[in-house]
Amino acid sequence: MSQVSFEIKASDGKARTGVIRTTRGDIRTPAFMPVGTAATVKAMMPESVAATGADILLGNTYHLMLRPTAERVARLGGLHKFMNWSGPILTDSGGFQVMSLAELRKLTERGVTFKSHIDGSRHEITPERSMEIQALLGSDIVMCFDECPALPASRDRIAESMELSMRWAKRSKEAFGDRPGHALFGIQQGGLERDLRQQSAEALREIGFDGYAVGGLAVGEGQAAMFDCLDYAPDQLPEDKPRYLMGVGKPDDIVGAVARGIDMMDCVLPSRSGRTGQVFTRLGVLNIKNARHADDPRPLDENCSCPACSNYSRAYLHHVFRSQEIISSMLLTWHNLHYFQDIMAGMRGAIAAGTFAAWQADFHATRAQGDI
Ligand code: PRF
Ligand code: ZN
Repeated sequence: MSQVSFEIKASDGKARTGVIRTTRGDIRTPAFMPVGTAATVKAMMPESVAATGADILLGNTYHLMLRPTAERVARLGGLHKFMNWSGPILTDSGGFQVMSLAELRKLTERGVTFKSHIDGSRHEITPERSMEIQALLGSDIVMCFDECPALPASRDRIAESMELSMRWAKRSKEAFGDRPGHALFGIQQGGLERDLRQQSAEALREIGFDGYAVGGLAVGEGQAAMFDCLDYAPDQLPEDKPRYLMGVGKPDDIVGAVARGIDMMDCVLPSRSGRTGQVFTRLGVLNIKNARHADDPRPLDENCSCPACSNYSRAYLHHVFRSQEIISSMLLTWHNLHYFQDIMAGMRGAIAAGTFAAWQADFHATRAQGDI
C-alpha cells in the first residue's frame, strides 16, 4: 500500500484539478514545486516558501549525494528535519543533473559514473543507488533513475536511450520495494517521437507506478514542439495517476501544460530569476536592473499581495539589486514564487469552476498589454 493517493476533483477540457494526499500533507494540483536543490530554496526561509502557497518542494539526489552526502542527511534525521520543511518533498533521481553538471560522464547499462563538479571526486549512480539515496533522504515522492538525451538527437539514439530508461525503471521499481507512505514515479522518455513515447508509456504502465512524469522535454526543442508533444504524451499515461512535467517552465509553458493534462511541474526559473533581477508579473517580464525603475514608486505588480509588492517600490528593489544587497534576492525570489503560485491557484479555481478557457484567454490578454 502506497498511502499516497490522488483524487481528481474536477476537470475542464484536458485540464484537471485535485489533490495528492501524502503522510506529510496534501498537494493541491495543478501544483508548482519550487526547487530546493541543495536543501534550500535559495534566498528563502522554508516558512516563507510555504507562505507563497507551495505545498511541496523538489530536492536533488545529485547535489545532496555529493554534499553533504545522503548518509549524513540520514544520520541527522532526514531531509525534512535537516532543512526544516515539514511538507512533502519530491526528489529527482540524479541522471539528468549528472548529464548537465558533472564532468567525465560515462554511461553504461549498469548506470552512470562521473566526476563531481564540486571537487572532482569520482562517483557512480545506478538505479539501485539512486533508490537508496532517495530513501536515505526520506523523500516522499521518489523518481525513477532515467536518462534524458539532449535534443536534437537521432531517432535511433532517442529509441536506445528510452529503452535503457525503461530497463532502469524496472530496476528502480524492484530496488524501491514496498515503502508504505512513499511514492515512486516512472518517467516517460522518447523525445518528440510519438510512437517511442507510446512504447515508453506502455513499458511504465506494465511496471506500475504511483505517478508518471513526462521527461525529456524543455531541453531546447522550443515551446511549439513541446506543446505538440504534450498534445498526446499525457494522454498516453494513466488517467487516474498524477502526471508530472519535469523542469517546466515559464508561466505560459505552465499554463499550456496544464491545459494539456499535466498536474505537477517544477522549475528553477522563479527562484533563479529572483537572483538575476528578472521579475515575472501578470503583465509580463521586467528586469529590475533597468534604469527606468530607479525613480519608480510603484510596486512590481499592483495586483500582487506578496511582501515585496506590499512594502517596497520598484525604485527600492532597483537600488538593492544594483547594490548587490542580499535582500534583493530574498524579495525578488519571494515575489516570483508568489506569482507562480498565484497562477496555479488561479488555474485550480478556474478548472473547478469550469471556466478554464476564459481564465486562459484572460491570462494571455493581460500579458499582451505589455507596458510594464
Ligand atoms: N529526467 C529527470 N529529471 C529531469 C528531466 C528528465 O527528463 C528533465 C527534462 N526537462 C528535467 N529534469 N530525471
Ligand atoms: Zn509581488
